[in-house]
Amino acid sequence: MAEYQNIFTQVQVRGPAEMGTMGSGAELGRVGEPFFSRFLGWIGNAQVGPIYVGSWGFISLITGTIWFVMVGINMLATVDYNFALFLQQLFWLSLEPPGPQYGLSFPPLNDGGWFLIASFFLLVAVLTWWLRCYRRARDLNMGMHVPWAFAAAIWLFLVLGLFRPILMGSWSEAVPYGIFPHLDWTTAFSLRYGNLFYNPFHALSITFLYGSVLLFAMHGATVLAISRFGGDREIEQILDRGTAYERGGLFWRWTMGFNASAEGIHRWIWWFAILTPITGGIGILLTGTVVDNWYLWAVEHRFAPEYPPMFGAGEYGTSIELPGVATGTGD
Ligand code: 07D
Repeated sequence: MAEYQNIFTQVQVRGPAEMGTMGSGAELGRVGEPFFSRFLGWIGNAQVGPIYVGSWGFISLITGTIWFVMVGINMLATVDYNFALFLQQLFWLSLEPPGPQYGLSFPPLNDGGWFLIASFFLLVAVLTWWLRCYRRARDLNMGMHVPWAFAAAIWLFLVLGLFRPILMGSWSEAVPYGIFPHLDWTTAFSLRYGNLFYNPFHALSITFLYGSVLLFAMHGATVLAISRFGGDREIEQILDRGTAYERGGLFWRWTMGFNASAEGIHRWIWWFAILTPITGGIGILLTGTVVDNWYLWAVEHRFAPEYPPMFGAGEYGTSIELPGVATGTGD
């Protein structure tokens, strides 16, 4: 028998537009006539709008757009305002931070000045978007879980583009605005500081990142598997014991001996998610400020083995014998 199966939502229930809570002040400042989209209905709620703008949202959109356009025009300038070349080379184009010779001073516009001005606008855009999140959560009388999780991501963003460059005494340490260039920056950063894999905070960050994915998959799969018993009505299931969540819990207890509670699984996922950028930010802040070479740091802390010297004399020497590997001490 063919079962009821779909990717997201197949049946779209349409009624009058839903306007949400009224009377707490949360309804103020919303603009736009709501409309329905069948396509969006396949992946989520079909209703679009009204949207809350508010002053912080407005400032954020304007400053974010200024950053975006400033980066775009600077990229366009590097290809002599040739639009075809711009499109062709878009993924390689970049607005680069100032060179190290400028330290923390303000460089000429075409030598990193535009980068600093654009960064200022991005900073304002991200911080005001956070305020918007905080205010929406407060006005809807919600917990602050979303704003604090977002703050964790902003911590990493600030470490990469603001705190670490200041501690290192140079804006040249900041991340360039470009698609491949920022990836190249990431690789160069790792190589410059002796392989980021040996940075224990990078390792922790990966653990939480992969852990988030695993928990997310387990939880998503469990809820989908019990939605035929009403398991997707998560809140009721948290408050009242019901067949669906109880089955989900039993599944995990029988499979691995332990199960999270309906509420607790969300705490697990929230903590894993926020610890990804929190530990990551610590790792980046320590790099170049406290630790210059993570590989040597790891060897010193007996966490990585020394490479046996190759091609004659080894730069670092070796104190351990690796089975089957010539230690190359000149013999
Ligand atoms: C980046 C910050 C928050 C972002 C905000 C958004 C805008 C506006 C506008 C779209 C994500 C700001 C808003 C910009 C956008 C428009 C219009 C959050 C961010 C607020 N690594 N690595 C991590 C792995 C290696 C390196 C984290 C894996 C190599 C560096 C994560 C591997 C090298 C840095 C992670 C791997 C290297 C990282 C990111 C495997 C060289 C960081 C966590 C399997 C390539 C960052 C401590 C995150 C960090 C980071 C994973 C390999 C370098 C866990 C799986 C060895 C330099 N790496 N990595 O949530 O925190 O980012 O490091 O090989 O800085 Mg790594």
